[in-house]
Amino acid sequence: MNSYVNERNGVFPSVCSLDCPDQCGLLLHKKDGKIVKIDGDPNHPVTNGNICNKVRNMAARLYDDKRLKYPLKRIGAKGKGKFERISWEEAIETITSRWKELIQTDGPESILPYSFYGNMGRLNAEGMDRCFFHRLGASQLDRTICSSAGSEGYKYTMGASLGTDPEDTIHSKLIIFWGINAVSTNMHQVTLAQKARKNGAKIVVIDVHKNQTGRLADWFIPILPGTDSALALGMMHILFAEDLVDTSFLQTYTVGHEELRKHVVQYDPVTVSGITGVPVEDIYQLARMYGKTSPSFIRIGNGPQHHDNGGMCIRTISCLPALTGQWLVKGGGAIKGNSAYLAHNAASLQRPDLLENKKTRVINMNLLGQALLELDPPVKSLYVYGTNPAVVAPDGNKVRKGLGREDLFLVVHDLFLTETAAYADLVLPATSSFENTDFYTSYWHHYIQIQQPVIERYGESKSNVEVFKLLAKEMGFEDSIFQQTEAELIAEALDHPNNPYLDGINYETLVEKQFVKAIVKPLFPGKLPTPSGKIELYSKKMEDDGYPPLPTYTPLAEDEKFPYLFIPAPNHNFLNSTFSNNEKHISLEKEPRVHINIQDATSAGIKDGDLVRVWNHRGECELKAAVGENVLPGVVVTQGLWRDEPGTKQLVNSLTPDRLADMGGGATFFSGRVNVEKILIGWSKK
Ligand SMILES: Nc1nc2c(c(=O)[nH]1)N[C@H]1C(S)=C(S)[C@@H](COP(=O)(O)OP(=O)(O)OC[C@H]3O[C@@H](n4cnc5c(=O)[nH]c(N)nc54)[C@H](O)[C@@H]3O)O[C@H]1N2
Ligand SMILES: Nc1nc2c(c(=O)[nH]1)N[C@H]1C(S)=C(S)[C@@H](COP(=O)(O)OP(=O)(O)OC[C@H]3O[C@@H](n4cnc5c(=O)[nH]c(N)nc54)[C@H](O)[C@@H]3O)O[C@H]1N2
Ligand code: SF4
Ligand SMILES: [Mo]
Repeated sequence: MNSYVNERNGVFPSVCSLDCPDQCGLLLHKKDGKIVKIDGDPNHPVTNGNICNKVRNMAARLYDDKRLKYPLKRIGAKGKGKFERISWEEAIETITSRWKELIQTDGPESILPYSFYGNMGRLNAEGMDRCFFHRLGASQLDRTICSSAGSEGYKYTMGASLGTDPEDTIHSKLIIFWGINAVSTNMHQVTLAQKARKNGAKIVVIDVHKNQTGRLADWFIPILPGTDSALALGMMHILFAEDLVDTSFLQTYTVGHEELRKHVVQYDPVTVSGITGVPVEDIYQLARMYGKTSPSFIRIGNGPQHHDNGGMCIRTISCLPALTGQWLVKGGGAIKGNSAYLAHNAASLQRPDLLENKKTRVINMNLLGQALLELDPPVKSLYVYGTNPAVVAPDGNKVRKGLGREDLFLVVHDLFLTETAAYADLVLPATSSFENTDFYTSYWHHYIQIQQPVIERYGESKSNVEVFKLLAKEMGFEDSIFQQTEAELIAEALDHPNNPYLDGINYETLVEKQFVKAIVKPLFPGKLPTPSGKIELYSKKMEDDGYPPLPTYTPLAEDEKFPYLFIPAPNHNFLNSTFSNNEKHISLEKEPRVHINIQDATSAGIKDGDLVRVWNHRGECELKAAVGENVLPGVVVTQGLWRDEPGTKQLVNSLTPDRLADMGGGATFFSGRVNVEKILIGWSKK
């Protein structure tokens, strides 16, 4: 194993650990033992030396005074954030003795791990933790908060998260960013699209908000939230009606195209325009453009899938490239996610066998509030790592009420005293990814990358892997996995006979090269991992699972009858709630605003810059109004998961529903309704 920790000065290779598709290659510049500058690695074939501002400004976060240095135990009331320093021995002893007691009195399922991908490293995000909780027999967490609805939907059509190689998209002639704010959330796909544009490609953006991505489009198409499947079906209607489909591709590589042809007759452009708000002539123009341009590429984002109908919506959009035979064209096709190309041997890291066939309950992470307040038998202890549910989880007030339960033993492992940690009984300090060994698999490009430690650990912080090893030891778990080194674990994870894309990639090559590309071949000719081996335009499996077998538009579920659909999307300078506590990032982002159409604002007496109350039956926020025409009437959009400092009301997730999407137990962050009113009195802040 290499470690650059002892080298005081120099430039060292690294990888961005954040939950972002780009997974950039980085160069860390060290001076006197500290990282002083973070750059992109110009040798990385996809990310090419360019990185976002968020991570360029990351060094300040690494050495921020607010970073946790020692384990802490609560001394004040829950949620008040008063703590005192304790030793690691005391922390581990307190946790394990409490858990041993709980296992005796309530059984191991009274303990629930709660995590997400604050660090995407395979060992730290979903390795040793899984081994530990499997061995413990704890309740299991269904990690559904990000992309599970869409992944499930895409899978019905394509079999797995397999799409276009992004490097090929420089050849595309039409690039559709569909419900993705790529300038902020997938910047290198934008760079590739710009290269394609230099060769004559057109960029189309379909979104509910004309944000920075919409502004760079050749053509921006505003759409009403949750109606994208209708637009895709309207395009299919025209493609079939005007014979713009590739019949030979449909016959060879798909099932159900005849059924689909008949089915989409009902989605005529007038009907679809009534649903989507997209003018009839634009639906024709888009369909004809799509049918006549090759290669055409669709980058499918998270926007459309964070809705009640999100699974079916992604299932539907992902049928489009098949209609025009784009999967056979270099630079054609689509990307929803590409994680299946880099699938490692997860079982070797996560060891589901340690559960010993015990059927433990599975809890959907989107239902955290309900799980803490209503579940029977109750959750008595929650162990949170790599996520900040007090800010990011839906129906935030319910979540906070649950976290504040006096009888809940809450442990939080993080780099900072997050809003969630403020409720904890014990807080454990986490290392940053630059202090660890781990390996990374992008869910967009096809490179697998390694992180070797570059800086010494901050204070007494420990990595997730280290903490779970300590907990295992104290629990008396003797399984050999808890003694394995990171290098051994990586070597085993890369040995995956069922994934030919990883052939020949092992620990040694990764250490030598820093990043290695999977051996990716075009999907066709070939067999997909669907039941038929083909693209399933008609899916028997969906029928068996209780869904319509053909792509279908279903309206959003009834929320309460408030006038506006509320879209609380991510922003440019934070990554979910990460960076929302860093001065530099806050100053770049300025303040949270709510975008409202000028027609709506005028009838509600709201002017640009007014402070408004955004509220529904779940909660309320106070935000600045941004009045204009970048959202349609009836829609309001905010960006960013802001810190909810005492005295401010900016927890957007206090307004979001914890209903589950149609597939994969997914989140429905963007399907809630709100009211917006001008705040008339009590506003004195400048
Ligand atoms: N800067 C930054 N980068 C990030 C993140 C971040 O927070 N900040 N988060 C990371 C993570 S975890 C993820 S999952 C990705 C997510 O990144 P994206 O895939 O870009 O997803 P979102 O930003 O959630 O939403 C994308 C767009 O969908 C739009 N939208 C909402 N509803 C609809 C709809 O019904 N139809 C259509 N067509 N559009 C709709 C929103 O206005 C938004 O512009 O980004 C990652 N990268
Ligand atoms: N309203 C609304 N809500 C959303 C979304 C939205 O678009 N709108 N997006 C949703 C999506 S797509 C996602 S993915 C989720 C993401 O939500 P989260 O997964 O909660 O992401 P972050 O807010 O970035 O929090 C990650 C935390 O992990 C910590 N961390 C980083 N590295 C490590 C480590 O190695 N060990 C430990 N123990 N901790 C570490 C960071 O300091 C940070 O506090 O949010 C969801 N919430
Ligand atoms: S957050 Fe995304 S764009 Fe920024 S450095 Fe990390 S991987 Fe690259
Ligand atoms: Mo996400």
